[in-house]
Amino acid sequence: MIDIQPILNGDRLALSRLLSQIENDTLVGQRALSELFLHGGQAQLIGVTGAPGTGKSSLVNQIANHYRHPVDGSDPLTVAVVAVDPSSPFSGGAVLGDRIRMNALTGDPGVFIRSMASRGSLGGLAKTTAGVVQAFDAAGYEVILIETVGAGQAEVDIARLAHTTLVVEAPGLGDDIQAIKAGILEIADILVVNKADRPGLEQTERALKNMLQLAHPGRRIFKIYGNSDQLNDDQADEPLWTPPIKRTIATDATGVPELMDSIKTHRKYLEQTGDLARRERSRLASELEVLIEMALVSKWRDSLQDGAYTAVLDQLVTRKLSPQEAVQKLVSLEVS
Ligand SMILES: Nc1nc2c(ncn2[C@@H]2O[C@H](COP(=O)(O)OP(=O)(O)OP(=O)(O)O)[C@@H](O)[C@H]2O)c(=O)[nH]1
Ligand SMILES: [Mg+2]
Repeated sequence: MIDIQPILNGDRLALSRLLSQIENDTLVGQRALSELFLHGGQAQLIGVTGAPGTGKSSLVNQIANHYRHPVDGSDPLTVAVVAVDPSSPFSGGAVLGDRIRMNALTGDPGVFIRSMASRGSLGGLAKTTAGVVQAFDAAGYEVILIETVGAGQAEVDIARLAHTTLVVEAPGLGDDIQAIKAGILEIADILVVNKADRPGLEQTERALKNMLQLAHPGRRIFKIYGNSDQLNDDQADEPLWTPPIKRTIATDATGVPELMDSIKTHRKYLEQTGDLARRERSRLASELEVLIEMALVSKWRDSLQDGAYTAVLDQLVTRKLSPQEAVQKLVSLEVS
């Protein structure tokens, strides 16, 4: 058993121990998460995803810095960072790299950084990431930044955790920009063209704009792109959010204040339209559904008599039963 009180009180060592339990998906970790759930739901979750090497970690570092040292004089917020490294051949060593680059933040008691290497399936990674985020949330971190590499299904699943998702591109990837078409555009709330100091910036921006227009032909994209992405009264009843495209240079923080404005604007949009509550509700609904399915299947397995499953499977293989009949037979066995 883990005593969750120290975690709720902000004890870093206790939190760190819990994170290991969650990463290893232990029963102890699961129990603690179940208790912690009741204390969460306050954190702002920001996902940062994109192709390897586009500057996600550098950007996360800058964003975290901004929350710790707000330029507008507001109170600093506590920040947790989860860097998910799916051990892709492209990002080998990224975990260590992330730690080194984030050194500026590591002495700060208001910042907690966790790098997670994937072990096992990517689906498992999405689950443990959700657990780690939940732990940070319950521990009281006000902003949680989640960095994931690439655009695979697992990354999309992880990004769905976030309230605001940044998709990071960099100039010079040429036609590779096509790669982000698949699935990733629909999860982007804000598109970031980082490495704006590199040649090919306009070309990348143009390609992104075209893709957005293709994806959302009906939207007033260019109006919103005008000169500001403040949410004014006119846009307040606009039912759809059109992802702005922001330029940044993560290595010297150029464009980062403007990016922070976009993140704030998106947050406001989520709150004003009720999207925040809707996202949260549908995320919890799908989580609940998965758990119910697992519980029902396991209950059903327990209720099966020895050999019943194999017997029906044999009949299926020899085509004495159709799959539909097999299901009827197996599921009704439960009541008999
Ligand atoms: N010129 C330039 N270099 C940058 C910029 N942002 C990041 N870099 C450099 O690009 C390299 C990769 O940056 P990271 O922040 O590690 O990128 P990443 O997307 O987190 O990388 P992975 O996690 O391995 O996918 C580093 O050498 C950074 O210093 C930028 O705006 N301009
Ligand atoms: Mg990184």
